Amino acid sequence: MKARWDIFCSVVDNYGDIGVTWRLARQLVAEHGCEVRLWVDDLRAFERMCPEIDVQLSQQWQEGVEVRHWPAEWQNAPAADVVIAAFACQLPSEYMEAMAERDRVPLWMNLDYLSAEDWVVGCHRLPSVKFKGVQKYFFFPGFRPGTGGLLREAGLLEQRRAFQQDGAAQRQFLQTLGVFPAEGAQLISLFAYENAGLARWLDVLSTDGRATHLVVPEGRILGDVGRWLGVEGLVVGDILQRDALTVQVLPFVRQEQYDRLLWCCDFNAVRGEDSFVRAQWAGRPLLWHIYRQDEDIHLDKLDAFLALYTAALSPAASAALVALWQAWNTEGDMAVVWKKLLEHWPEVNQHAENWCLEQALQADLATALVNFHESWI
Ligand code: TRH
Repeated sequence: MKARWDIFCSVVDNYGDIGVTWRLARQLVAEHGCEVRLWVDDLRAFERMCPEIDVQLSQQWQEGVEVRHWPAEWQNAPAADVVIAAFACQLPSEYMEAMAERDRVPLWMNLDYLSAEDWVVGCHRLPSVKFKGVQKYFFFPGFRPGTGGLLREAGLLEQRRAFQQDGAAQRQFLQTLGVFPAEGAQLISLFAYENAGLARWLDVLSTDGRATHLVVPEGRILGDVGRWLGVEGLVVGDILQRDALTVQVLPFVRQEQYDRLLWCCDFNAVRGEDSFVRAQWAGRPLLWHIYRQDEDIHLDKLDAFLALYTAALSPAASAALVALWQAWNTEGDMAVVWKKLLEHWPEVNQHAENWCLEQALQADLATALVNFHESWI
């Protein structure tokens, strides 16, 4: 019999919460034959990446996933065999009662935020709190063996490689977005939070000997881009050029299209959690804008990832990459560090692919969750 899964997603802000849970839900259905209900409290955020979502409906099916609006006033629903509270969201108390009342209690997990820190390995799969005999477990995605791994659909890397080897397919895809980079221009994508360091980076890109086409999906960084260009209120479709730099504002597209955009680019600036992982699967050099946390604890997370990511790089290339990422995340001077990175480009470029292959050796997160459930039964 198919296992029934309930995934609870509370959209805190931005798109990472829904981005991760939607991806996971689809993969559990498509690759593991699970029956999945995805409970989402904010369907508007969901609609941005899946335009088929009807925000008025309390129940709908999308790509085999039963999408349920998680209402403020909970309506009774039977508990599933496996229950995932994404990112420590609090389940409705009535639902917790329903879990405890089942003949066979469900496997209850908290799917945590992604972190490369050491302690994650020690905490992954540990029991957490208990509610009336229902045990909750920590489940940590991660980069190291001994963690839950990363979301990666079956065949993703093969698809990505075939696409990257097919210039015509890439041109055709970019055309659908209205992107026509000039011959020889490097293509860079920029998805980030507000960042005062951006201006200095754009300064060097615009004065570089090589042309750059910068594509910017609609979002929080647009204000900084506009300020640098001296334009107020940039909108989707705008294309502006300053010297060697062309800036183009793109719409927010569905996740599959965003993947393809990342695969087309020579360099991807990404943020948060899910786009950060997708840029790694793109096998291209990347720059991470980490989600800011109180007391700068996000900077420890950044360092932990950098230590892992740069371990196989030469000391000089590693130093260049670390300096670039740290400048970006502390609104430092991006001009010098960008130029420095360019000196190590071939190595950093090759490393992006190596890192991707190394990460793909680990079981993906959906498989790890299914395996945990099977071993728990
Ligand atoms: O939107 P984010 O900043 O989300 C963040 C992080 O998850 C953070 O850890 C969390 O604490 C906070 O939200 C609440 O960045 P992230 O994680 O990359 O999510 C963006 C999602 O949007 C991802 O699934 C990719 C998707 N996306 C599209 O589908 N289309 C697009 O055009 C773009 C730019 C992104």
